[in-house]
Amino acid sequence: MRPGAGDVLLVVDVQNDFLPGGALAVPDGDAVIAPINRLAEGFAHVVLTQDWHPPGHVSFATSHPGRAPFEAVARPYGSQMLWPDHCVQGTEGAALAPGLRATHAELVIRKGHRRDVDSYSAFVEADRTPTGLAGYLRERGFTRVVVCGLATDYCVAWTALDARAAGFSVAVVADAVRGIDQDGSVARAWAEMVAAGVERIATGDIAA
Ligand code: VGL
Ligand code: ZN
Repeated sequence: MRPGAGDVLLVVDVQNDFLPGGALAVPDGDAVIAPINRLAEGFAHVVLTQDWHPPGHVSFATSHPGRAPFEAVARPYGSQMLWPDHCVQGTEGAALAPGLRATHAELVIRKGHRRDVDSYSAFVEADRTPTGLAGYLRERGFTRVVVCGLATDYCVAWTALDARAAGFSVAVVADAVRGIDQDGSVARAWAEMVAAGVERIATGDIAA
């Protein structure tokens, strides 16, 4: 089935820091680029997201003396996983992957730009502040969001779940995502997404 008029491709966080050699490299992360380029070619409408943190961001372990990456700390909005410094605003690591071919993308949503709040989801920040993406997509008349990118168990899953919660039909392209995968977190993310009504599809299901 080819993309229809109500479909938008949402490409999550395909940025240098999440690729091999990057500050928060997702295993095999660069494998998403070829299928995403193939998908993007077939979609009239593409939206990108960019993880976009100020220096000293609350999600950086370096902002919490004595804490290490992959530990969690309590924040007013809930538990915050700590990461290596990554996707710092304006740096090469935060730049979109040079191999990504989606020049016709019509919107870039930047998230995690407030120093004290993280945002895995492209729709709502960790403190539930909306990013405006749901309103944008609704106003443009899109009804289905096709999600791909990095990382399956964080920004992809949270984005797909919030797209469902906002009332959109949602499909995640299994071969066009890769996960960080701590203690089975990728399997858990898929189970949660499927339980929420997210469709699990392959690039070949929707690309030429
Ligand atoms: C992400 C951890 C921290 C992601 C972003 O894009 O999945 N993960 N920031
Ligand atoms: Zn981040």
